[in-house]
Amino acid sequence: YAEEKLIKLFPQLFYQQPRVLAPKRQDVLTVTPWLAPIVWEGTFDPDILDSVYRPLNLTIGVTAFAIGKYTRFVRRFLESAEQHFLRGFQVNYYIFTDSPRSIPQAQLQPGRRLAIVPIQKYSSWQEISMRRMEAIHRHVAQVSHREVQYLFCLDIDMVFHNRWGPETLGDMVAAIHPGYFNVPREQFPYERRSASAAFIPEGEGDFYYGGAVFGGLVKKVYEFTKICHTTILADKANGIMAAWQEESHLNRHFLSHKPSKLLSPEYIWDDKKPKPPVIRLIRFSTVKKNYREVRN
Ligand code: 5GW
Ligand code: MN
Repeated sequence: YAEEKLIKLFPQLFYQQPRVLAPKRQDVLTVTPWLAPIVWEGTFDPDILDSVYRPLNLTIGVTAFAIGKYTRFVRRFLESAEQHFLRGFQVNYYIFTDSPRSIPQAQLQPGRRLAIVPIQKYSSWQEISMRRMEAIHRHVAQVSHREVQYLFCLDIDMVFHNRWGPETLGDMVAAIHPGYFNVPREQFPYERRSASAAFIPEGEGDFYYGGAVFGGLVKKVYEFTKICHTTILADKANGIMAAWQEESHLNRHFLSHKPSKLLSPEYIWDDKKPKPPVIRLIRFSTVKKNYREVRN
C-alpha cells in the first residue's frame, strides 16, 4: 500500500535524456539574446511540464473582450479553449462585454468558471482599443488578483486548435506576431513618429509582438496594463494615435522591459496565412472575419 501511495505522489516519468549536443530544433531561434525561451513545438516535453505545474494547484485567468458584434465569437472561443487551453488546470474566463445577455452559457470542465464583466459600450473602435488596457488593469485590482496567479489577455476572434499548456506560463509573456517573424526590423510596423510615446526608431527592436496575446504573473500584467494605458493616454492628450493602437504601445514597452518568455507564432496564428514548415502546429489562430460586417 505504502509503495502504491508513493508512486501516486511521485509518479515516475520515463522520457528520453535531454542531449546537450543535440538540440531538438535547429531551424528556429529557441532563446532570445536576453535568455528568454521561445516556445516552439518540439522544444518541450508536455508531460514533464504538466507534472511540474499540476501540483502547484494554479488558477489561470483569461481576459477577452466581446463588445458589439464580437459577442458572436465567444462560443467558439470558449468551446475550443475547453478542449485545448490548460486542460486539467483551473481556469477563470473573464469575458468583458457590453451585452451580458448575449454571452452563451458554455459547458465547462470541473474547476473552470466563466465570469461576465459588464462594461459600457464605447462609441468607437478607437475607444474600445484604448480602454482595453484600462479595463484589465482595473479588473486585476478589484477582482482577479485574488482569484488567479497567472493571467492571459487574448483577442476573442480566435480559436484554439491544439494544446496551449503550462509551457506558456512565465513572469511576462509576449507572442511573436505571425506576420513578421521572418522580416527585418526596419519592416516592423512599429510607431515611427517621434511625437508618440510608442515611438521606436529604425535600427531598434527585437521582435514584432502581437497585441492579441500577452500574459504573465497577475502582478506583472497589472503593472504592464497600467503603463500601456498611461502611454496611450499621453498620446491621446497630444492628439496622436499610434499606428497599431495598443499593439504599438505594447511593442514599445517590451523593447525596454524584455518579456521573460516568448511564444512562437504557433500561439498567435492567422487562418488567412498558409502554414510554413517551421510552424509544425497551429495552437491558437484568428478566425476569418468579414471586417466590414463585424465592425459596423
Ligand atoms: C471593432 C472595430 C474595429 C476594431 C475592433 C473592434 C472591436 C474589437 C469590437 O467591436 N468589439 C470587440 O470586442 N473588440 C475586441 O478587441 C475583441 O476582443 C477583438 O478580438 C479585439 C481586437 O480587435 P480585432 O480582433 O478586430 O483586431 P485585429 O487586429 O485582431 O483584427
Ligand atoms: Mn483579433
